Amino acid sequence: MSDSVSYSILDTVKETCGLFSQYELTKGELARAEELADKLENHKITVSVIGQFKRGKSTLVNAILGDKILPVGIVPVTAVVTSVEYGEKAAAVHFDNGIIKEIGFDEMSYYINEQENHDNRLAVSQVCLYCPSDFLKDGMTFVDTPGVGSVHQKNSDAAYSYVKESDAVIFMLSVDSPINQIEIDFLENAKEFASKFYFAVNKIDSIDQSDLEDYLSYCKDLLSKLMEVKEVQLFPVSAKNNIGVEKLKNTISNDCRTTVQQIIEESAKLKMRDIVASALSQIVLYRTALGMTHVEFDAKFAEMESFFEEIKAGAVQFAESFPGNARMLESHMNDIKHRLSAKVSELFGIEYHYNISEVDFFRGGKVTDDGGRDLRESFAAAVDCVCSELKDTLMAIFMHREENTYKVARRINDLNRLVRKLVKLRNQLAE
Ligand SMILES: Nc1nc2c(ncn2[C@@H]2O[C@H](COP(=O)(O)OP(=O)(O)O)[C@@H](O)[C@H]2O)c(=O)[nH]1
Ligand SMILES: [Mg+2]
Repeated sequence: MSDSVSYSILDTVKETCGLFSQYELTKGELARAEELADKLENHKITVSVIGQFKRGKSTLVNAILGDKILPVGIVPVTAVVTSVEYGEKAAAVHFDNGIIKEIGFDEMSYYINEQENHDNRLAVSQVCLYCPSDFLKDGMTFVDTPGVGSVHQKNSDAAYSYVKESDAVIFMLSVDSPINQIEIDFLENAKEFASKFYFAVNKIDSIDQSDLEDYLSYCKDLLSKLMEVKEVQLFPVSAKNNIGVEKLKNTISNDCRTTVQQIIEESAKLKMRDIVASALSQIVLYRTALGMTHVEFDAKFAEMESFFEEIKAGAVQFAESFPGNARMLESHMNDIKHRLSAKVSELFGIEYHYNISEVDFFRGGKVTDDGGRDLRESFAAAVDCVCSELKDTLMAIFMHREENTYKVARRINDLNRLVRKLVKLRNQLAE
């Protein structure tokens, strides 16, 4: 791809960053767009292995890296997204609250393994590993994801959301089951974000040659329809016995060397579409909220207040059912934050981002085994604090209601201009 094209998508991303940075409302989109600019400027590519659980994703990552670094198993094993980058062997756990902890390889399973970190109760956002494999040498981030359609909803959500960060994906199928609706849905979603697909068909060691051919031609038909292309290339592999892995690995390495910029640019374009769409829907909702009458606004605010009371009462009850269990409380705190965000967006049409580390009762040294009275109290206080903080924020955001209507009208006008610019950008990106 020519340099002029590479400048244009980077320019678009940077311009959009400039636009977003003028509005508090588009803070989340700004962060995403800035990350895209960084990827484009530094040729950073993310390749993820995705697919349903138990297809052999983790086994394949191990085979490609030539190192058994990830846990695998006959039951769903991977509970969290695990990224691997080039470097001396090392591991770090990133938690939802922003804390990062370096760990030894022997401790890794405690965080990654579904049996130990059940449904990601430890609120791990990602485990980052470093491994001196040649495959990673050119600066690739290689990612293992929990399976979709796993019985554990959170793991499935993590897999879904991680696809948004991927530029290329290895979509993993296996001969022991036909492609199902969950996989089809997941693929449809992945198509919106990743620009390059490798289809691996795993476990070929467990099937006769003639059956394998039938299976491959069935996959080819179905996948080419789904991907809307004439033909897809399949990579039949046995991750466990290291058959066919070399070919897949070489194809990816080769693509990364020769067309990395093209892959990243195309995926940046796809991601920008999503970022712009998300900014637009938020701004439009907010603009609507600005135009609300006092009566409407007061009614919504009252509804929010009664939701706070509901949350607080629920929290007290929850803490009584799990006395002294700091981890359960921490995970409940995350639920509360999600529910509050959802309510705010339902009522006021704005997205509220929590800085989770603000409320750190778990690490506040109050963990007790003696019935957990201290812990219960600090939990209740933390929930109170989260609610009142949100209330203050809402008041601040809608303070202009006390201002004169001229100012509100000007603000709405300003937002209208922003909407027009974003709509233009959206149309450009759709070309
Ligand atoms: N027969 C066979 N089994 C495999 C192969 N690859 C993985 N498995 C098995 O499939 C199960 C799930 O593997 P895992 O890598 O944990 O799957 P994931 O959930 O997709 O990460 C494990 O029992 C593996 O040993 C393969 O190539 N052939
Ligand atoms: Mg796995």
